[in-house]
Amino acid sequence: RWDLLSLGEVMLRFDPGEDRISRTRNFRVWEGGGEYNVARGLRRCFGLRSSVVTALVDNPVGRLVEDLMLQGGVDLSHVLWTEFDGIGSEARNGIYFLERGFGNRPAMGMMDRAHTAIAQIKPGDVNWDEIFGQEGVRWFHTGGIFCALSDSAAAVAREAMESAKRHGVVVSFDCNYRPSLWRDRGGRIAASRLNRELAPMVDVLFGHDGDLSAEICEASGGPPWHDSASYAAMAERIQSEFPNIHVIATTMRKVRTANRNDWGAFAWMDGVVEESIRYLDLEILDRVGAGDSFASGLLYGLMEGKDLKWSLDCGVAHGALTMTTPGDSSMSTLTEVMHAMDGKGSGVQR
Ligand code: KDG
Repeated sequence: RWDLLSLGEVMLRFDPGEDRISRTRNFRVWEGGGEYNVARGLRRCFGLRSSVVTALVDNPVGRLVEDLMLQGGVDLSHVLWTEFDGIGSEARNGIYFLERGFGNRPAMGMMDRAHTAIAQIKPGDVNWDEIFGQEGVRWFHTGGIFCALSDSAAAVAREAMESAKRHGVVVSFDCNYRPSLWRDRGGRIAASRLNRELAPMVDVLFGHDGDLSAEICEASGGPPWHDSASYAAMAERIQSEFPNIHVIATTMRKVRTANRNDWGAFAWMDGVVEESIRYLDLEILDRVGAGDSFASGLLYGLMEGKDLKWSLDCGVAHGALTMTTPGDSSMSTLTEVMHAMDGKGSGVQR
């Protein structure tokens, strides 16, 4: 019934547009969350049926997030709603603020996501066997952002992945290391330990530019991977330890230009490595969520039975296009992605 089910936090993003957070009087709002963005991209751009497991507090902010998610087209029947206690002392919805702007200025952001409803999720809250076994799911996606929220969230990820495996559901996992979330929880070493515990249940692994080997393969020489051969060597080291991992994919910045599309990606599948460097000459407005759109484009290819190169190019094109619009998730159409894959830039036909 569901092509993809994802598990993660969905936050409300406050965007001051061209202004600064400290000065603006008007925020635009978007919904965002790494694991959710993947489900949304698969639904909205690629037309697959996706559903999301998350938790929201039942107050007007939670209902706004719900409304934004409804626009994204994902199924919301698995959302856990927590009662509002009047002041948010028990549980709250996560919010965050992010500035955009041009130039080589570091991104200015601020997370406000402690004590959220989703961080309090615990094993037993979701009946995974019913969802995977009875409702039917082809693909399950989660990742390191969700796992970093709390020990109980990490336990839920494990519970979900174990159930997915019992029911023959394909599992993808995006490491997505977030230093701020791991700061009081043991940092990168703890994240790496957890990733290694979950890795035996992963079929398709995504990792950041530059930190995949540090997270999964502690002993490896480490990034950056300059060429296909060094990427393949890293992937083979991971697969020799975790033979269940069949696909490993990574995006990376090629050159340090602030405002132009400047990234490509590597993907490896059972001994075959592909590289995609697509200078689509697109201007970048907002980089947030591009990695998630890369993931959803690549997953779309794999789910449709396309080969690795096609899937990788689809991911790169979808990710690059996502950077041309504000907000965390893709606003692209399938036609635009296909044009971008053909090297036709944004897809505008003249
Ligand atoms: O990958 C994009 C996400 O980072 C963004 O949507 C917000 O989930 C988020 C996070 O934790 O940073």
